[in-house]
Amino acid sequence: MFSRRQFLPVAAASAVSTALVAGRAAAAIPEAASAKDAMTQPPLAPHTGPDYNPVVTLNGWTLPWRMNGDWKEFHLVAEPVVRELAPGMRGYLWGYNGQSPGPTIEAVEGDKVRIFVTNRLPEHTAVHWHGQRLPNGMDGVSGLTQPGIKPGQTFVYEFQLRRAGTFMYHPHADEMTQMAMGMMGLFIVHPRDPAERRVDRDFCFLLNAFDIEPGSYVPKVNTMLEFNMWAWNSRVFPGIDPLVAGRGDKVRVRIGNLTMTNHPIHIHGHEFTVTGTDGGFVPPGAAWPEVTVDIAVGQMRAIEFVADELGDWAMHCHKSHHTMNAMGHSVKTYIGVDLKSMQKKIGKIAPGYMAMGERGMGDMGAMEMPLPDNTLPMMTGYAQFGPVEMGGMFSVLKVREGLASGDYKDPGWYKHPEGTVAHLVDERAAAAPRAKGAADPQSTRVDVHAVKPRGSHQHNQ
Ligand SMILES: [Cu+2]
Repeated sequence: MFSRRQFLPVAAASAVSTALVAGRAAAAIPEAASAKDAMTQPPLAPHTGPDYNPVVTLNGWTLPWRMNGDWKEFHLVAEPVVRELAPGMRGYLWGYNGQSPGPTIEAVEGDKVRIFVTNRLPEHTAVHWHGQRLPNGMDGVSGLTQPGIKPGQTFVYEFQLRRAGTFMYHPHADEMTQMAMGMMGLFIVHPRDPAERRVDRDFCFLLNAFDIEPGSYVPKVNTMLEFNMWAWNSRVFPGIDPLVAGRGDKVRVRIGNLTMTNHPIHIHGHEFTVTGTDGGFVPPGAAWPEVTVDIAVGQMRAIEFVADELGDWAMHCHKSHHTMNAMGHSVKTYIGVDLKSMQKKIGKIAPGYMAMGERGMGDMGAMEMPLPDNTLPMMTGYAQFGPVEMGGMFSVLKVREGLASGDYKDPGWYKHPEGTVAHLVDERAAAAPRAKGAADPQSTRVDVHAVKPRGSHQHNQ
């Protein structure tokens, strides 16, 4: 849980440098709240300022703020963090306020926001407010629109939120390194009228990716595409919380992509409409139906649907390598190969060597092989019927009857009504009676008849 202490003026002895913040604000930088773990926090209802319906950040939280006159004040601290990607694996990342991604910033169209950014990284940084309309000098591009925020310094950004929508924040200084290390967050701007575009449950997460070699903790920052941890909010399956909804709830999911490839996000059992893009809300008449929404690099998408089908519905990226954890992309394909003799030979040199893959990789989902320190099996996770054989960008939409409106806790596995689960067929009892003379489908025998070519008869006629 994060420590949501009362905001106090920063004491003179504080480690927070206020060198670059002018006198008026220097006396009153709000205390920076910090999250200690990767639990999904309940939505943070607004206690001051205009009303809105808060979002739920998957495996994340919303940054508390305070009003100072008519300014909404936030305090981000860029710093090294330890993030649990899933039970059994931690990343030594960079983030904001104790976690990666940083906390979600939520505010309302028309709000004046003042965001303090303190840098506790070993190098300079700057924060870009991705998608926002703002004065050029507040855009956060190091060197171009501002000097970099040096280690120990605190900068302040001030702008008015001109439109509602789903936005992001991320560094625009040594961007490749800092984003590969996990620095990013969501910035949600709610409509001025809380009744506009109202939904019952409003989830949000970022798509991000890490390349952390088994046995190590720090992401390789020079990797472009072959990541081994494909994450939602710096979590991978089975560490990603389910999205829980009551039957009949109107659900919105906001997704931003800060990886270096696109992610087609697919939801089972429901069709949804794309109601938001980078440019804000899509006019209702222009929203289009989908069951998979492709989210390109640097894009945001909001989708909406009515959760009217009870069950445990898979929700995942449709690139199958992105629903795997640590894997070797250069492993040979052995489907159809008899590996027994090879296993014996290699076993002489490497005792315990296990050749696999001749019948596909599915057996790996149930296998408990010894792993190097600090990594996760490629295919993992269990549900009520056995191994799920997934990893990475995979979670479950859990739709249940009669959930209280603020209830987001995992309801466990779905209890299917009798007769509604695909099941084993007793082949002998269920075999359809076969018409006499019909081909036996079990038979693979092919009868071959030799026929004398007609031409060879002709001289006899
Ligand atoms: Cu993907």
